[in-house]
Amino acid sequence: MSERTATVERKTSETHITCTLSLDNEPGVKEQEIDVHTGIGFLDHMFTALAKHGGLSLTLNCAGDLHIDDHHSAEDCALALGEAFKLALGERRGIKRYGYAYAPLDEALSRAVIDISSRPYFVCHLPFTREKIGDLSTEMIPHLLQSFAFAAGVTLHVDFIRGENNHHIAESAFKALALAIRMAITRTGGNDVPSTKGVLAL
Ligand SMILES: [Mn+2]
Repeated sequence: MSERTATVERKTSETHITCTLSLDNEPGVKEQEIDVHTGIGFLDHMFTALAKHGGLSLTLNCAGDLHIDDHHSAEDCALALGEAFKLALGERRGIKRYGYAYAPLDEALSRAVIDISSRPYFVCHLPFTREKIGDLSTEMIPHLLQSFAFAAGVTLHVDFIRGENNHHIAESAFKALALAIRMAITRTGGNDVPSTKGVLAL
């Protein structure tokens, strides 16, 4: 089995991003490497949690127009990550395809459900009560999750179950997504395309 990895460089007048993603890591065999610098501290925290609990290796660097606000950097990092995810998956053969998980963080509980489907769709319920967490606008969290889902070509549902602390709510959502991704990308041991259509690649 070849290693599922991809590197994406994304450059616009607003951001310059390099992203290397590797889906195949195994404790004691190939250790995870995670190094995230988006320019937005809380977003680094979320992407690092996503990689760690997703069993991924992720190197992500962004030089963005933070003098304007956090919007372009947050969105474009998610687009680059989604693109790298899509490329790393390749033909989407021999994977579980569906993944779902709950993750708590103290009082907060979130659920994520993913279908590595090539049907980009996104539904989200994350009712934040603060405008920002650190330097990340809370309105950017659903937006960047949607950007990831569309760039990756996946159907993604992320839902708040309960919680009070906005940092906890966001982190539980990213950790639930990580665990769902980890399940969905798991190799079945076969080489079939898990679809009655016979094809899943875009
Ligand atoms: Mn935290």
